[in-house]
Amino acid sequence: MSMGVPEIEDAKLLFIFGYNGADSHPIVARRIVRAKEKGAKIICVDPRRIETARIADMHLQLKNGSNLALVNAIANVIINEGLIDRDFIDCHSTGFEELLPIVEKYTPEYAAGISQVPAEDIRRAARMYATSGRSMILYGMGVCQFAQAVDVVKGLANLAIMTGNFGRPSTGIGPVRGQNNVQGACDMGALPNSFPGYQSVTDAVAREKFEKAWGVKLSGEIGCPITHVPHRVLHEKDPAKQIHAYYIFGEDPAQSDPDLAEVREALDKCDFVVMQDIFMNKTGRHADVILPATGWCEHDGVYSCCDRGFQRIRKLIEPSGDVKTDWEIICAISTAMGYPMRYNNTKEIWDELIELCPSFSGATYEKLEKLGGVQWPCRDKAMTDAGTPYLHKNGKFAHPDGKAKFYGTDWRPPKELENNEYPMVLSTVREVGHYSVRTMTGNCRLLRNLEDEPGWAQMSPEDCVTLGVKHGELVKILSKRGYCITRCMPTERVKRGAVYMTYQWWIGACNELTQAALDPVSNTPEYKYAACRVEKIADQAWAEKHILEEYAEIRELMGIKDRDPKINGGFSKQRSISANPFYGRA
Ligand SMILES: Nc1nc2c(c(=O)[nH]1)N[C@H]1C(S)=C(S)[C@@H](COP(=O)(O)OP(=O)(O)OC[C@H]3O[C@@H](n4cnc5c(=O)[nH]c(N)nc54)[C@H](O)[C@@H]3O)O[C@H]1N2
Ligand SMILES: Nc1nc2c(c(=O)[nH]1)N[C@H]1C(S)=C(S)[C@@H](COP(=O)(O)OP(=O)(O)OC[C@H]3O[C@@H](n4cnc5c(=O)[nH]c(N)nc54)[C@H](O)[C@@H]3O)O[C@H]1N2
Ligand SMILES: [Mo]
Repeated sequence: MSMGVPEIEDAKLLFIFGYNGADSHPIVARRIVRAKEKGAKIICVDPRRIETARIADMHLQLKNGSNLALVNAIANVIINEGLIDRDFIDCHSTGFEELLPIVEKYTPEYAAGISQVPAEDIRRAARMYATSGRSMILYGMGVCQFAQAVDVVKGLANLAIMTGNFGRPSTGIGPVRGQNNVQGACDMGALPNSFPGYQSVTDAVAREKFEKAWGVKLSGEIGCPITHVPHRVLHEKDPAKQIHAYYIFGEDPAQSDPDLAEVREALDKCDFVVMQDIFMNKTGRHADVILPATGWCEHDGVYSCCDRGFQRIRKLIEPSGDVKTDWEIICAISTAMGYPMRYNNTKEIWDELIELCPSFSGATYEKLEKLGGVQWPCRDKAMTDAGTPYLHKNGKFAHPDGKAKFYGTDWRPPKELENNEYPMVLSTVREVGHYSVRTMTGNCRLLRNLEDEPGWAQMSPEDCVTLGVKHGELVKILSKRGYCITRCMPTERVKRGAVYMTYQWWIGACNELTQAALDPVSNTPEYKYAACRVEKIADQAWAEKHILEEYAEIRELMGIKDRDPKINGGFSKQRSISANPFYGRA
């Protein structure tokens, strides 16, 4: 993120694009509410009427998969109505002239045809964004989980550059990242193309530095992104690129990756699969070795917040059972494989990291302790350097010439469009009570009591009438790749023609249906768009019995035992928060 999370409160306009903070990030959502209380205007761009839409001044309820058409049209209006910041563009950017012919065709009327957002609303939103004085963009998975994703991020950045909304407090562009430490995983170099601190593996100077520090020879070749694994296991002809062994650590691809039938095939074809986790998960079913690790309150370390903020986490309880911390497991495996890796504690690992990463070098444990947190870049160990709350101060950007770069391109439709056989769009999202692959929340009885298998498919009340299905009824959802069973939830939050499922459910597993259409740069799959069909199940008694049996089997696998036998078969049909009449209402 170019800004810090606390700055959200003081923006004059929040442009919230494909991001559902109320369900996904309650603490950030609180800041959004507070900005509203302080008088900020809010524009929400989401095909669903999410909570943000309810408090927004404008809700652009676009058609799924039309992001870049809308973003280009907003740029078009800002340019044509003379709302650009000419000084900022001249002094701090390159490429503006090249952008002009690209966005020229995206008149509000043209974009309205693609996005279903009225042309007048596009104009109004563009004016509000360009003229507030302190506009901030927040975006989420409604941008990233498309085969055209990075282009949209750049399109949003174009808006911030052309209006000078960068380099001042409460402006900029914020990808509100997912997991509590997804930013930290990237900071640590858990990416196919970079060492810790975003130093490229293809940069010979950086490579040499790490080789010297670690006493090894390092490859300059970019590694394999997770979403390429199935292909490289199943279909790769080049023996040098084939994958035979898969070490999976804090990830459950057999639940969270797209096209699960293909993932299972790949896991089974691998000669050797290791799974390192704090719970049993679906991937564990395919593993040759399972390495049990400690959970977040059983070890200490550092997390990076989405706004580049490092924070210490501390061990609260002694781990029970035969477990080790993740770093101890990695050290032991490495040592056994012939590279002795020895640290006494996480501080030693951290000290090595900041020594090797110039933009982290000032973020000492001592400073994290005293200041409570530090946002990178933080280069100086002196206590006076508290890091960088917002980036690009005084219009200085990270390109070698110090300038921001405009980048424009055309909108592309999603990869798999609705058709006669699969007439609806499947979009997969999140919900409040459960987390990602649900090992953590599915093992928690309290959360299971709020909401349990097999999850829900949100659809418009009109579509439910056409399909002849009612609230709570079990339905079958199919795509070209597979099917699953879940419950129907009619809701006015959703427009006709779209089905929304959350990806946490083991039985209602929407990734049986999704596809591995990837963005060419980020390699993120198009989780937000696949063609699907919803079928009524005539024999509901059979279906209820079927999911009970399936759940019993999965719980056995996951090792979930309850003290209260009623909860064992406890389905959420009556009791769920989603069944609350207010939940589905706009
Ligand atoms: N309770 C809970 N919280 C979580 C998680 C969880 O599983 N449970 N997961 C965490 C993780 S890993 C992440 S990455 C974050 C993600 O958090 P968010 O970014 O909020 O993710 P989503 O809910 O998947 O998608 C955001 C919104 O995109 C919208 N959308 C769908 N299609 C389009 C489109 O074509 N255009 C636009 N503009 N919007 C679209 C959806 O309607 C949805 O409201 O949440 C984190 N927080
Ligand atoms: N259809 C669809 N699929 C999606 C998405 C979507 O929107 N739609 N979102 C995608 C996104 S953004 C994300 S981030 C992924 C998330 O998907 P995953 O990363 O697969 O899911 P998580 O639940 O975050 O956790 C993965 C595993 O980490 C384990 N774990 C937790 N803490 C620790 C620990 O300290 N150490 C170890 N070793 N293991 C631990 C958990 O038990 C779990 O088994 O899902 C992706 N999949
Ligand atoms: Mo995520």
